[in-house]
Amino acid sequence: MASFEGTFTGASGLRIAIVVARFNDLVTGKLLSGCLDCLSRHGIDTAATSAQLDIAWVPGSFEIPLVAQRLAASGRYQVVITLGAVIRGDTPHFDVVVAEVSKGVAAVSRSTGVPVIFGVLTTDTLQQALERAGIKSNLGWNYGLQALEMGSLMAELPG
Ligand code: INI
Repeated sequence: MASFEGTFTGASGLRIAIVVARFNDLVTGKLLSGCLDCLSRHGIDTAATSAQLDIAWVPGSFEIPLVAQRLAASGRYQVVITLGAVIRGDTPHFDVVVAEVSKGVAAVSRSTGVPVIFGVLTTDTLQQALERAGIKSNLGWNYGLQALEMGSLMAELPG
C-alpha cells in the first residue's frame, strides 16, 4: 500500500504563482500579507527578487480564472494561489461572480493538472471578510499552507 502526503516546507524548490484581485483590496491585501508571511516562514523566498514566487494582480475575482489558467499552463509553477473577496452587500451580481470564479478555478486546476488554491472569500458583509483576513484570523495563511501541501503532494503522486 502506498500512502501519499504533502509537506509544508518550501525547501523542495516549489515555484508558486499568486493571483490577487484588486477589488476589495482592503481585504485581499491582507490575505496576501498573511499568505506571504506563511510561505516565508515555511522556506519560500518571498523577496521582490525571488525566482520562486510571482504575483499577478487582476481587477476583480471574475478575472482570476483566466489569469490562473495562463500561469498554470505556463509550466513554470507547481501551484497557483488565488486571492479575492466577493462581498454580497457590494453587488447585485454577487452570485454570478462567485459562480464564475469558483467554477473557473476548479476548471483550471483540472484542465492543467496544476493545483489551484481557492482563496476567494465569499461573505455577506465587509466585516465578515475582514474577520477572515486578519481581524480574527487570516485565511491567507491557510491558503499558503494548502499551496505547500498540494504542490508537494502532486510531486509525490504517480503519473
Ligand atoms: N469583484 C470582486 O472581486 N469582488 C466583488 O465583491 C465584486 N463586486 O462586488 O462586484 C467584484 N466585481 C468585479 C468583477 O470581479 C470584475 O472585475 C468586473 O465585473 C469586470 O469584469
